[in-house]
Amino acid sequence: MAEKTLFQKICDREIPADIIYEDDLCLCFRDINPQAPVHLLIVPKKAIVRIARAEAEDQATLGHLLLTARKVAEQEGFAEAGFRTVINNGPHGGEEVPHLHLHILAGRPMTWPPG
Ligand code: DGP
Repeated sequence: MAEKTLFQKICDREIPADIIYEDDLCLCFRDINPQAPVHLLIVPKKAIVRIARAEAEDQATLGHLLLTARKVAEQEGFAEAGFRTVINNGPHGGEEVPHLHLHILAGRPMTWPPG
């Protein structure tokens, strides 16, 4: 069996994290190296590697991640002020952890273009 990813270990409570939301399909926890006053990661429990490796059978899970972004934005109180969602994909996308995750950045105005 393939070795667990860092985020699988967090989902399985083998590595501690500041978890703010969980359901059957995903986990949301605070990023260890925040790039904004609020920086959350939403991680599917299924270890989809990245968008470029997602399959048709992952469609519902992928949609669920975005609806979870809405849910945690409301739960944490930044839905109206606004927030940014980011998925880094592969080397040029700046991906460090090969387990799909949705970044949620909030708590300050964001700039564009990203670096
Ligand atoms: P990415 O570059 O898109 O693969 O983002 C990976 C993010 O994961 C990065 O913002 C830092 C965060 N991260 C890395 N290791 C840990 C960890 O052990 N715990 C938590 N909470 N976040 C982590």
